[in-house]
Amino acid sequence: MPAQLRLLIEVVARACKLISHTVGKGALDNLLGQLDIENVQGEIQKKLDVISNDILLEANEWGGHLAALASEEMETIHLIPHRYPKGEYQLVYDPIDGSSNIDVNGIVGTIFSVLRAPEEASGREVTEQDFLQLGRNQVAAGYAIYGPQTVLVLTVGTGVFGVTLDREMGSWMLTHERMSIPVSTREFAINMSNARHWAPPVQRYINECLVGQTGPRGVDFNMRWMASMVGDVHSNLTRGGVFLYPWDARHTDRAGKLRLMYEANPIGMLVEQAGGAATDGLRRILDITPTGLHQRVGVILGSREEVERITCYHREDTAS
Ligand code: P6P
Repeated sequence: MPAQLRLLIEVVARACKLISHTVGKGALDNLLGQLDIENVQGEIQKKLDVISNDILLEANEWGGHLAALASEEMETIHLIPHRYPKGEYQLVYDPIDGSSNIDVNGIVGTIFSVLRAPEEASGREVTEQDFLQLGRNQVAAGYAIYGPQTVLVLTVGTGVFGVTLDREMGSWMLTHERMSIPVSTREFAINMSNARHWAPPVQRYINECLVGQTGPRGVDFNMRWMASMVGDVHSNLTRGGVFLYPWDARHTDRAGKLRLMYEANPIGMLVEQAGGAATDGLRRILDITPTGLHQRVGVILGSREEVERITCYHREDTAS
């Protein structure tokens, strides 16, 4: 592994330790609640959104491994100040995924994606356009989940492994050697309150899950929804499952809610590296050409058999 990539991962892991500690303090340090500031997404920022964003930014800008970074919480890219050495990677992250869970002590996480800065950018400033790379070009991807344990799950393209934070030692300990998503599952994760907006293929799939063994699937299904992609995806990676946040009638251009660059792409790389699949219903997530830093997409990912079934339903619907 290149030295700068190793350093990048170590720095992000150290930042996630501090975010875990900060998230864990919550009301003790008056960190709950929101600010009177809207981010580029049009969402009211939580205090921990901004604090966690700044933790990752300050940890990463001086080490000489990055050319620039981008975040859900920042409208455009952040260039490495000229007083610091410039590196060969670009970091894109969601500092707190699931921040609506913070005030109710629910699962939250940090998601990050690592891209190479274009070689021809070595003689110039990196631009936002340099970030708009296909997800299949990611060098590394990972998330930290802040739950009963803090676990960092990572891939550099050779499988998926997880390390758990030993709070007494302050060290990450290898606990998940090679994570693998079971190809089949009887568990789905979706926000059912959106059902009236779903496209027909999603309606068809979820209804078949709901009728269970009396219907065409012949088996009963279970449902989960943690309102944090990291939480639901960690469940998929750990015991199988399919996660859906599909585009629906409310979204123009089949956009969906989740962001391509710092949610769908990194999670899509992890899921594929663990033997699962990740699509927007029709297209492989990692093959979607980005058009903007904060572009949204529909997301269906997890156990391969279920994702392929849903894709098949979308194709049948398109053909009809
Ligand atoms: P809803 C969190 O805000 C997030 O981006 C994902 O982590 C999560 O899966 C989804 O949105 C939850 O959305 O509409 O159920 O609140």
